[in-house]
Amino acid sequence: MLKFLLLAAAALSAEQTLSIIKPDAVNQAEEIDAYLENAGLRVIAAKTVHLTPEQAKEFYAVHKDRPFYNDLVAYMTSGPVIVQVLEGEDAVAANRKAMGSTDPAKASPGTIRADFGTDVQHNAVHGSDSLENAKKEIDFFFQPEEISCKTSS
Ligand code: IDP
Ligand code: MG
Repeated sequence: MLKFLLLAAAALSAEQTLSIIKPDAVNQAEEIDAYLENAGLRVIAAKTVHLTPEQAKEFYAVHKDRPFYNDLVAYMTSGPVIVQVLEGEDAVAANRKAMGSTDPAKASPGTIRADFGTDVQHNAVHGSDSLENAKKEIDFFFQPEEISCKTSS
C-alpha cells in the first residue's frame, strides 16, 4: 500500500519536457541519452525528423529578431535531429541542469553541452525552458498517442 502511494505521488509530481539532439550531435545520441538517464530523466518518446525551414522558423520564432536566427534555422535544418519527450521529477529544470549553459565554453564540466557541444550555436541539445513551453514544444512534434506513458496532461 505504501509502495503504491509512493509510486502514485511520484507519478503526480512527474513533469515532461522536450529535448532535441541537434544535427551534429545525432551520432552521439546514445551517450547523450546516458547523461539524461543519469539525471533521472526517462526518454518516453523519440523520433528522428529532418526539419523543414518552415518548421525550424516556427519552432524558434521567439528568436526571430536575434542576429543568429537565420544561421540557427540553417543549422537546425542541415540534417536530421532526434526529438524526445523526457519524463521525470522536475523534468524541465533537471534537463536544463543536465544540458548546461547555452555556450559550451561556459557550461559546467560534466554537462551535455560542455562534453558534446562545439560552440554557442552548435551546442548539441535543445531543452524546453519552462513547463508551459515544454507542453507547447511537445505538442509541436508529438501526437498524444505517440507518447508511451503520459502521467501529466
Ligand atoms: P538555449 O538553447 O540555452 O535555451 P537560447 O537563447 O534559447 O538558448 O537560444 C536558442 C539557440 O540559439 C541556442 O541553443 C543556440 O543554438 C543558438 N544561439 C543562442 N545564442 C546564440 C549566439 O549568440 N550565437 C549563435 N547562436 C546562438
Ligand atoms: Mg531557449
